[in-house]
Amino acid sequence: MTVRPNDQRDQLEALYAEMGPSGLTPLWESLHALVTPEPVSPALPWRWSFGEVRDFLMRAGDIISAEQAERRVLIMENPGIPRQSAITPSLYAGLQLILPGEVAPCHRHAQNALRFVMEGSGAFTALDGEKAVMEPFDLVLTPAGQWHDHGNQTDQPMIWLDGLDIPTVRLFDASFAERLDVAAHPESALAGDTLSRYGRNMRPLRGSAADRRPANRPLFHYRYAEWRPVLDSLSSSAPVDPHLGHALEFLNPADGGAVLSTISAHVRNIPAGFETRPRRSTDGTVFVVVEGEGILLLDGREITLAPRDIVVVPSWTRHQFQARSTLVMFAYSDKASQEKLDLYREQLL
Ligand code: GTQ
Repeated sequence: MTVRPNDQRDQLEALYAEMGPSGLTPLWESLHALVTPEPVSPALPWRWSFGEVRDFLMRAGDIISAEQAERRVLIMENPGIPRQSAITPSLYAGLQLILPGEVAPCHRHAQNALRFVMEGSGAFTALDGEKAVMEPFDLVLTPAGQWHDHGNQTDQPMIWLDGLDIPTVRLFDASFAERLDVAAHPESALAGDTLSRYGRNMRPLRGSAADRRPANRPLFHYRYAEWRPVLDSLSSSAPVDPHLGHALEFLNPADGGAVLSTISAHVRNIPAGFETRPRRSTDGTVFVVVEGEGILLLDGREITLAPRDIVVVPSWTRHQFQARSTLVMFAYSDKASQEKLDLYREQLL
């Protein structure tokens, strides 16, 4: 049978229109967009300046309380994937404000979360009733299923970045959440108790009364006061990695793996004047500038970097960092998920 191209198009369109209501659609119209030879992310490279987000957050703070909002957060939404509360297709990022005297009520959920402190000193995140007193550039984890509340008993606003796997949990349709019937979890241990029991290459004998934390995930507070000297000592004693700069990953001591089951996190130091070689990886990554100035080069675009900027590099985007002054950054990505699913790849160029 010979069918003229225009007739064929008409016949196909008529066929699609008829099958649509039956929940059917032809693969041949979308195969090449579905099974791509390499990642084609809908996410865009993007930068948020802390000062700009902070101004909007403070204005929100004049209008709505943390208690009323439950979490007073401005979501950093990737303009390439609008209305999905996603900074990459799998990850969420927001900036959370807690004003003096406020509490963000206790809840727990299936989503994993990390907090990276941007401003303020001395407010807390409590995990299962143990406070982590937060200082600038501390990393605090609130893993899936663990009760957490936040409070600020200082006289200054406190702002941190929330990194969660909300889009991942949504992909799997596996969200559960519940609120505790009191705003703050009863205090279960003194602040710092977990670090002293589990953070010294020891742990209370498994099963003993002192063994408070889940066996597979004991630590939840990675302090700037600790990670920064380690990064400095690495930087002065090891050759700089051409693609990464000096890079240190945060670990879960129970298994040597990533800090959360879905999210990996690391810090970097790129020496003043250094330019990293081009690299790309399948884990779209969120970077927070802790210190220094520089430029992020991506596919011919330039994004300038200043302290407390937040930038996202989508999956498989070739990029390089140029450090004008010593560039210290925190980063998180879904590498932990991708490694479990045998999806992770990187390419050094
Ligand atoms: O603090 O538990 O930014 O559940 C978004 C969802 C923070 C939190 C967010 C959350 C939280």
